Amino acid sequence: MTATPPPSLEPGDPRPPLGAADLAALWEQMLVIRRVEELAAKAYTERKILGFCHLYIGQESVAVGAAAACEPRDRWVTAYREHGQALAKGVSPRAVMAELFGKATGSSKGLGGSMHIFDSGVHFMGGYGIVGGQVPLGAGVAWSLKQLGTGAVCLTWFGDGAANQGAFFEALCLAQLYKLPVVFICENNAYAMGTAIERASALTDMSQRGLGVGMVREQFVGFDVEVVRQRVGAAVDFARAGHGPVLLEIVTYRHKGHSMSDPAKYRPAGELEEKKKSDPVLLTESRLRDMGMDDAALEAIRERVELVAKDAYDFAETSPVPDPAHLYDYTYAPARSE
Ligand SMILES: Cc1ncc(C[n+]2csc(CCOP(=O)(O)OP(=O)(O)O)c2C)c(N)n1
Ligand SMILES: [Mg+2]
Repeated sequence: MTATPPPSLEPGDPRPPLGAADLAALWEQMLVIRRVEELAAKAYTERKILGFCHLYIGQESVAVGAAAACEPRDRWVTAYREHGQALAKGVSPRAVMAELFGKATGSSKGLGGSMHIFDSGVHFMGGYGIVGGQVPLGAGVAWSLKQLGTGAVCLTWFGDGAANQGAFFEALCLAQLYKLPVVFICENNAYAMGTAIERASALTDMSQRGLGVGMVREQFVGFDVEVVRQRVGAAVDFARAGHGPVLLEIVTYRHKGHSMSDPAKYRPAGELEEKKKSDPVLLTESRLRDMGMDDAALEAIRERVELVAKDAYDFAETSPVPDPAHLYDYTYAPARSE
């Protein structure tokens, strides 16, 4: 018996292409992520932010392009490098920054910190620290979305390192079997901590892992926010239409170390400088100039972003720390009285 080959994603973008104003809005979102994280990095070195802190700088086009392809009802589940994804999904800069500062006004009431941003109001379902552990959670969320007939899709995010975890493979098997409305997104940023992808896996296009379970897959380079919007859009449409899951690998690059404590000395000389030529923020800025935006218009956006980032910082700094009486409040679900 020959198996029917899985259908593939539609080429191109079923939505109208972005005009200058819409593209400028995406540029602004990328800038907010960048400036919030730059301020967070400074606060970290001043010990105002403690614990782990994994920056997303360099990868902004991926989260922002994906958000532009989604609907508000769609769910996102991700790992610990999630400040940018949280902001793109609609968690407020104040709530993100306050969570990094461990303040009571943070998205997780200051009890989670950098790796555990969570906001069910905008369907941002976390922020998880166990590598690959969130991948089956994403399949589970998609299962519930399907059972409840919501028409929503779950984007499940993870890194190139996580694509070597057993839980990832198990989640792919079940998601394909049950044709769950989930788009798995592997952000291949070239490294898992200090290990380059080619030192950890013989296969470096992680989307091909989907072929083993008959899943539709695609790999593309994600520095251009418009390309991300188009290709994630095609995947989200596919999953929403009930065709089943999709596995995307989006090639990107992180400009900073794995976490704030990593000077990233393992990079080959010149690699970072080379990759910075495709910095998503600069790439979109030059696209906007080509579309006719002038210095004054771009500067006005930059100034607005600066105010947003600074406001988030001031809010976080002046917010109260959590009351110790609440330390164990969210460890267990409250007992149900039958
Ligand atoms: C199960 C497990 N093993 C190891 C770690 C330690 N660890 C934290 S991040 C990381 C690298 C993951 O890299 P990748 O999936 O590529 O994501 P990235 O950090 O590049 O976004 C490792 C090994 C962990 N948190 N959980
Ligand atoms: Mg990685």
